[in-house]
Amino acid sequence: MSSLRLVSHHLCPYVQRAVIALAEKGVPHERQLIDLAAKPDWFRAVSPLGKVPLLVVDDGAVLFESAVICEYLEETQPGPRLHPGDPLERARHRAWIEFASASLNTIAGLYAAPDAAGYEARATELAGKMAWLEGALGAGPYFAGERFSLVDAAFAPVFRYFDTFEAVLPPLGVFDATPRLRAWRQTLAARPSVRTAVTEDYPERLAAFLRARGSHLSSLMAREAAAA
Ligand SMILES: N[C@@H](CCC(=O)N[C@@H](CS)C(=O)NCC(=O)O)C(=O)O
Repeated sequence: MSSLRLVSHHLCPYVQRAVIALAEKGVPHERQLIDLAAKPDWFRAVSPLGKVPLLVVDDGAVLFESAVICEYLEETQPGPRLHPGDPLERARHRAWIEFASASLNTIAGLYAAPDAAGYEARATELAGKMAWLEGALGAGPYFAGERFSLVDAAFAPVFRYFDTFEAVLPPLGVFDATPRLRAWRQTLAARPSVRTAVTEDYPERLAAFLRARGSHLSSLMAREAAAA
């Protein structure tokens, strides 16, 4: 069996996808956390985009890009299948995983927005994306019904941001019109692979990261904290 090392960061939502897939399949692996604010030289030398996650296979080949890493795990590791067998369904799942990445970009735009106008524009954009996703959901409990899939692994870290946002910000209203999504989000939050994909101090770490952005969101957090 190959040895697998996942080069990771505490807060990275893309790392979480791979961690969730590894946990769902019960694959033994090593997790190596790095500081993205002070990237080690060995990391710069092997990471073409300077980003986590990386999957190092047998201390040799280095895979980058979370979606590619998840596909590799799907193709090589035993355990439950996380992609549909049907090519059309599989392609559809890949597209929604890409949509999860686009949603993460909008979230990054939200927490980095320098002013209220930018912040509100990103919140509206997120609500629009979640409305699309609501339209793609079936009866649940997971994206594709009874079976957990890589789409679930991709959206669980998207939804996790909102657990912190809801604790420290005025309501964003992103899920107000999406009841199926709210149910899916709850189901994912309770899944052991999702719960254990981050350390226990993740909410405090994320709050500290958001507070330090110097963005509109940071000032909203400060205002909420002062009012509490
Ligand atoms: N498309 C990449 C995105 C990965 C990514 O953005 N990773 C961030 C952390 S969440 C990173 O390593 N950023 C470091 C940098 O850009 O310097 C993937 O899916 O793996």
